[in-house]
Formats: sequence, C-alpha cells, structure tokens
Amino acid sequence: MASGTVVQKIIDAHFVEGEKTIGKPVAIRIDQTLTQDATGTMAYLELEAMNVPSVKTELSVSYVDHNMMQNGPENRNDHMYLQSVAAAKGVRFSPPGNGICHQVHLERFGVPGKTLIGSDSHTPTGGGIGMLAIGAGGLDVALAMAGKPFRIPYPKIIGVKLTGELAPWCAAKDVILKLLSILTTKGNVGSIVEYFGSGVATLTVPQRATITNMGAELGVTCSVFPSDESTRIFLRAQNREKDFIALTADADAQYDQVIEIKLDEIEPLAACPSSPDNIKTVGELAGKKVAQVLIGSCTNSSYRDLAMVAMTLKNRKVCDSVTLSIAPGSRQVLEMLARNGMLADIIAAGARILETGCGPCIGQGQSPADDTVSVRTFNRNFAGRTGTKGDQAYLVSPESAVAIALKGEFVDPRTIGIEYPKVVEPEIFEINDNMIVIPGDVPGEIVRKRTIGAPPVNGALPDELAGVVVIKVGDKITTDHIMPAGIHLKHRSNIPVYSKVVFECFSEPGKPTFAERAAAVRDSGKAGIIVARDSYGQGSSREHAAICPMFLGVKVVAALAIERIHSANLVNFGIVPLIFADPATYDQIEENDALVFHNLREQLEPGKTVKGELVKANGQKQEILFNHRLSAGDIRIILAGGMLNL
Ligand code: MIC
Ligand code: SF4
Repeated sequence: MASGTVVQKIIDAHFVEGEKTIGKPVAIRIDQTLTQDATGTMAYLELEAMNVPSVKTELSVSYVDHNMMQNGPENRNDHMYLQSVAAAKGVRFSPPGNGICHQVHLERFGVPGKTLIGSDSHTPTGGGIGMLAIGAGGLDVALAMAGKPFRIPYPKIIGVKLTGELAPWCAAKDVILKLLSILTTKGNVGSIVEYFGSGVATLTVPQRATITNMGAELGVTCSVFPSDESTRIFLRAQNREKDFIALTADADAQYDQVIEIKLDEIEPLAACPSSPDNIKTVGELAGKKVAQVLIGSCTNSSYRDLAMVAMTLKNRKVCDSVTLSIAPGSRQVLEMLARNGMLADIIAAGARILETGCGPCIGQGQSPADDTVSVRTFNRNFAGRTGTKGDQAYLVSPESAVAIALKGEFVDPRTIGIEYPKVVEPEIFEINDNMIVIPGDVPGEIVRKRTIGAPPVNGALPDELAGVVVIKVGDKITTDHIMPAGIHLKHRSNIPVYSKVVFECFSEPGKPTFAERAAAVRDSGKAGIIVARDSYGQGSSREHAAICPMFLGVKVVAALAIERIHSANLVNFGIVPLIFADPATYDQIEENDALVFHNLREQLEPGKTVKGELVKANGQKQEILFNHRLSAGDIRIILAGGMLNL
C-alpha cells in the first residue's frame, strides 16, 4: 500500500473518520468550496433547504462562467439569485466576465495543502497548486458549505513519474493526452493520480493545472502535484506568497502503481472523436482539413498558453478557410494581453475574441457546420457536445491549435517552420480583484425570479418496487448524453422544464421521448429503470443527470459500472445504483421489460447482493443478481428518498 505520498499527507491532515484501506470510505474536512452558475443555483437552493445561516468553510466562492449568453431572462435571473444568496450566506461572488471558475480559483484563491470541493468535474485543476481538489455534485458541495465532511473512497494512488523536459511545441496538454492513452477514461474510479519525479520541476503551475484539469477525463477522484519552488514562484507572482507551503512526497514514498512518462519523448497528440482517450499523434492526422479552431477553456487558457498563441500569430494571418476563436480563461489574462499588446496581435491575425468564460466548451455558441472538423484546446469531445449532431471534435494543445489555424489543416507544429516562442512568465500578474464581491455583515434580500424553482423531493424508497426498463443504453454514456447542456443550459434552475430533454440525443422523430415514456411509467404507479453498460455517467458533475430522471420517476440505474460523481449524485437523490453481478445479464434485458424487486429496503445492506426478477413481455421470468458499492450511510440516504429528505 502507498505511503509517504502528498495525497496521504493531505488526507491525514483532514481526516475525520473511516478506514484507510483502498476502496473504503473516508470522511475528510473541506477547507474551500467553489460552485459555478450551471450547477450552483441548485447547490444554493439545497443549502437554503438545509437552513444553514452562513457557510462554515474557510472560503467559498460562487462563480458565474457557464451560462452567459443571456438569451431570454433565465441566465440573468440565475446570476441575480446567485449574487444575492452568496451575500446572504457568506460566499464570495465572482460575476460574469471575471473568468472560468477553475482558472480564477487557481490564480486568486488556491492554497497548497488545502482541500477543495467544487460542483464541477474539473475542480481537480487545483491539484496543479498542490490542493486535494475534487469535483462533486451540488448537494455534496452544499453539505461541505454547511460544515459537513466529504466522503471519498480511500484512494489507490497512481504515481506518475515525470522525467526530462518538454521539447519545443510539445505541451502539458500532450502529457495528459498521453496518460489518457495509457489509462483510458474507464476503470480508474476511486484512484488518485500523484505526479513526482525530476520532470515536475520543469513545469509551471498553469502547466501542471492543465494536466490535473484533464485528469477528470480519466475518471479518477483527482490529481495532485507537489508544492515546490515553482508553486512559490506562481504564488509570489499572484501576490500571495504568504499562502505558500512546501509539500512533497517523502524520498522513499511508495505508490500503488507507477507509470513513467518521459517528457522529452512527448509529441503533439490529439484526442479524436468522440472520446478524450481516442488518441493519435497530430502528425498521423496531418493533411486533414479543419474548418474551426477554438482556443480556451479551463484546460488551456492561462497567460502562458495565450501569450504563446499571440506570439505565433504575430504578423501572420489565420487561414481563410478556418475560423479561429479565442476565449481567455480569466479577466486577469485578458487584461494582461490587452495591456502588453498581444491582444492586438491576435486580433490582427484574424481571430475572433470571445467573452471570458466557458462559452463553446459547453456548447454555448460556435457550433461547427455539418460534416466539418473542429479542433479545440478543450477537455471533452463527447458526441454532440459542440451543439452539432454528428460533430467531429478533436482536442489538442494550444501549440497544435495555432499551427492548425494558420495552415487550415492538421499539421505537426514542429514542422511549420516557425521558431517556438519563448514565453516569459510574468514576475507579477495583473492583480485586480475589484469584481469579486465580498459578502457584507448584513445579508440583503435573496432575489428569486420566477425561473428559480425549488429542488424537487423524492418519496422514500418502496419495499416492493415494480419497475419498467425505460431505456437501455451502451458503454461510456456521459452526463452530457443524459442531460444535454448547450441551448438547454438556461433551464438548469427549472427542473420540470429541463427534464423534458433527458436522453434527448436518443430521441427518434415521431416516437415518444424518454421523458414522455418515463412520465407515463411513473403515472401508472411504476418505477422507471435505466439500464447501461460500462462507465455510466462519465464527465460532467451535473446532478441534474440524477435530479431530472428522479423527477420523471426513475428509481434504479443498473449498469456494468457507474462513475464516482454520478453514482454519488444518484444516491443523493434517492436513486439506487446497481451493478450487474454477471455482466452477461445486460444482454438479456430489453427496453420495456419489467424488473421487480421484493423487500428492496431489507435487501439493501452493505456488501450484500440484491435480487431482482426480470419479467419479459411473454411472461417469462428470470432472477437477476446485482452488486452495489453502497455504504451504510448511502443506504440510509436512499431509503429516505434522498439526502434532502434525510
Ligand atoms: C462540463 O465541463 O461538462 C461542465 C459544464 O463544466 C460540467 C458542469 C455542468 O454540467 O454544469 C462539469 O464538468 O461538471
Ligand atoms: Fe467550463 Fe468547459 Fe471547463 Fe466545464 S470544461 S468548467 S464547461 S471550460
């Protein structure tokens, strides 16, 4: 078993209770929380439902960065609710325009050695500055704000040993794409990645943050870098050296598994459609025509990334057949580029400048044309996430992206004949926190416009559960498949409306939608059941992927494997996450089959198998066995019909 690691040191310093054995739940104290607007409204509504007068964390920040299109009043209604509830509950508020939560948090608030949970799956970005930073559902973040500890499975610690140094045009993004090619997006639930080795010192904090950010795509709990001289330099440049502590693994630290990555052997890589682990070298794709290049997102829009892009674009012109759009990750970065003239170089080269925020990463505009290739520096290329059905989205580094934008086709940036720009890290960043609203002593009124609904509540779990399989889906179903974002994002605070688009990507013209079928099952007095294969619920932390199915009467999800955050969200909203004891059973179940559970409340016990009875349309019956990973605490929540009831 691992010992002497940074991860263990942070867990030990925050340990509340549990068993330090891999896979067993441990509860840890949470120092900081973050929320963003698309998941935050529910989180604060839930916090209100808990009647907590003021947050109990050292620091909680509410960011607005996702929903900023303001098509109709819904987004702005959300923002006003968020700002007012932040003031009322002692939470700092970062308004639209200030930047993407993960980047701003890293720049202005992250502290090595502290714990952070955030209602966004890329919260592990904070691992770049030596935090144990974990993504969670909104309800878990609300509980942390209420002072409750957060439970994680005691991790298997995967040590990634970095040696050597990156070559010109090869980037931190390529390092994480390389790791995704090794570990893939499946099978890493419950692990934490810790980076060590001589190569660590060659990476700056923003480069490390690119790596920990996209660790989310591995499905691990989080990823952590040590806190060292690079960390001190970054904090000093953010005028926060007082927050620095050194935190490194012991010289004789042991990891549960070790993977070595030689940085000097890293080459430009691309994640091909439609999964972040579908990796090829950019060279292999050379010559493939590209219509759109997007640079930004919480993965790749630090000062260093955008300065490198600006220096490459200077006195050059983006290829006529390509649109290049750039969304700076924070106002700090945008302001610096504006002051030092680099923004002018970007604009002169023909790039379109987008608002500072998530923007096209979450399908908020810039959807590609039909049958065209889109190249992005983002972290997810799930099918349809761009807002275009049948999209072809590739994920690359800013280095590859800018080379491709100039050429109009895939090209290995090392071959474009341009000298790799040497970006000088600023000794001091532009520090301007004037947009952050600090909560005053006197809470004002909470602004609750008509589109802000209350979180729906579930009934207690019935003992006799007569279920109907409403949908059967395959492998790697992401929460984007379950709850689409893009144009629907503005309904996040309005569950009855948002529920209409559950599993919209599987709708067929002229046939009833999932929402209609599930509601019909619910209204007939039966429970809806979702059947899936491997890695169900990958990706976004959006708890709506549990809340909306719950609203439509879903009580059970049965799969070969369910991802960590989604599984926790199911429990929080009283849906039973079950795992087929025999994977072959999956093939025997069809949509509209009945699945009946007798004495379900009694059957749910930690470590015990659950029996169900499958009833086919012709009346044929068969017993099906399920396992689960539920702790006694999880079971209590499920029996009550969800955490809010409890
Ligand atoms: C994402 O990148 O998928 C999101 C949008 O940031 C989500 C959060 C959400 O769905 O609101 C995430 O990563 O958790
Ligand atoms: Fe925003 Fe994209 Fe990052 Fe999610 S992954 S927080 S949508 S920039």
